[in-house]
Amino acid sequence: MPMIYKMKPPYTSNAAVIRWVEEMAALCQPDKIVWCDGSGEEKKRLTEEAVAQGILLKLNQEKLPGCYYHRSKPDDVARSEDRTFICTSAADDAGPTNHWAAPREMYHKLHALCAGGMRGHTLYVVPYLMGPPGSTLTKVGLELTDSLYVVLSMRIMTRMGRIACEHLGESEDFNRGLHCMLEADPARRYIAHFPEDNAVISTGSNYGGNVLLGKKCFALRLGSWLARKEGWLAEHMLILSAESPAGEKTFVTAAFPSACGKTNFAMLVPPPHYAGWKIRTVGDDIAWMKPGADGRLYAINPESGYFGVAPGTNAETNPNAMETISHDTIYTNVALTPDLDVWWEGKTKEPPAQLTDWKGRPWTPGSKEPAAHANSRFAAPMSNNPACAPEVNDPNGVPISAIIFGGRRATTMPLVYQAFDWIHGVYIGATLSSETTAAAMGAVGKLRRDPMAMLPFCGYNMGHYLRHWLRMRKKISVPPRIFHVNWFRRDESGKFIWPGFGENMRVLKWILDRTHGRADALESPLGWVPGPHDFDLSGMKDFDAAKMAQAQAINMEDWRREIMAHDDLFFELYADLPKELTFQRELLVSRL
Ligand code: OXD
Ligand code: MN
Repeated sequence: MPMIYKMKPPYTSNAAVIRWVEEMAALCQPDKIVWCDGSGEEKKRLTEEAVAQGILLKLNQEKLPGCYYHRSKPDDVARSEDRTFICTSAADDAGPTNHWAAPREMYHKLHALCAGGMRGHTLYVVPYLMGPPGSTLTKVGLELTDSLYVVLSMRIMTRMGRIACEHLGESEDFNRGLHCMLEADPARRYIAHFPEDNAVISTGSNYGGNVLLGKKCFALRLGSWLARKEGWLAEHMLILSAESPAGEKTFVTAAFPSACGKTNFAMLVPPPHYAGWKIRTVGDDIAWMKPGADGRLYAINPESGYFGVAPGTNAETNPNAMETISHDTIYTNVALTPDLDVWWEGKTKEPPAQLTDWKGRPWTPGSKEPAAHANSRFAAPMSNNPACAPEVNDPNGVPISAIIFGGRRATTMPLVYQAFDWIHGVYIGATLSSETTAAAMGAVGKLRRDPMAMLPFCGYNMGHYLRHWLRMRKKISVPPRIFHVNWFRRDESGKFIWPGFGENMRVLKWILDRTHGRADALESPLGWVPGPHDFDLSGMKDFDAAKMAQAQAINMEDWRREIMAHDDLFFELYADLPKELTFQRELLVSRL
């Protein structure tokens, strides 16, 4: 006989919350229910429990104070896009780029999977805020999970606990998220979104992107649905603040597909050439943006931590990230040194002589497989970041002057160009493409169209989403300027042309100057490109005007192929494609 659960939560009297938790508990049948309050005492207790249960390993506390290690099942290491569903009454609302399922059928299937699925486990009730307290953009979610790893990670990634229920009061408007681990069994793995109910059910996984439900599920997939309904934008974008030596602050967002360097760009350290400049991070992955009373677009970062890719991160590529993850961080699937320090490919030039790899096997530099998984991760609080922008807690958000799109492209795409206007910018974002990375299960290095870097994260019909972007222009009287960048172009010998990382400051500086009407530009077929005077190459080692010309080259044959490749997406979206984008394509062809 299934148990009936009667709740008397310690800090909320919200009837809708209590009823929902009781219903989900009656379904999943946990042995115990714990309401998380977000306190330091709770963190200590739950961390000790996680260590005792072998879910977390305590790392070397002298080298990495407050840091812990988690190893996932080898077949549960990245987002499972083929198991991710948008469940809307009409299939057309999910659109051709999402996997669709009828809500009734999906609820039926997942309720059957979850029935008794938490027997022998504790159900943790995790209320959380997406966004700073007091912001009109901020929203409340509740995640019910039987994973301590999720609870401790949600504590980093969101403002978690009592604070969220205080924000919610007696309102019924909260995201309902159920996560049932089900032994991380791929056969029982579903990440199912129910936009009409603002609900998500995730089963059979314990990988961050699938189970930290505030992040991709709520802040992007369901967030994008709510954003269209309510007249704002939920985007896969970093937010950074650039302060000039004279104290002028400009805020920009940038959308790059997963594992293409958003975290690095958001934490950029200007090279010595830019002494006096300060780049600060508002967010590294997600931006919620809304028009303000002054006609500008204002952005908040709904998260409070970074869930970043470890490989390639080092003191040169991202010193702020290295500082951020030096304490109070949860590492997943990196390699371990004999004294319980962490290592990953690219952390140091020479690998240590001996390691334990992410699967727990002895590893030496002669081993065939990488020591850390290519999508191994860190979860660290944003307050650890020495360059965290003070505006992260500003309920008004920050006014955005530029939106940058970028992908990982070995050919075709110049280092930087600027859209002629908003509609052209939406076309550039819509046709964004990138070589795939290890952030999702599947082949790595294949070119895919990834409109606005939202292909895996748009919670509704992609054609309707692009139309929403076009319509937003009418609500924003001072629109951000739109740019496209590509740090990853290669020469004939396969070497990156542009040095990247800190030197990206030069590109950012041109973008900032353009937004303030200070830098010259030439009209190219693609858009505005740096003019002869205002793109600063001075003091660069091994990079001169000839290299810049190579980085900026517009090769007609490449572009002919590129525009034909847009058709893949345009055909897929045909029935819903806004006509403006077809016109933009025609204009581009006519300019080339
Ligand atoms: C992420 C992703 O984890 O985009 O941020 O996959
Ligand atoms: Mn991301």
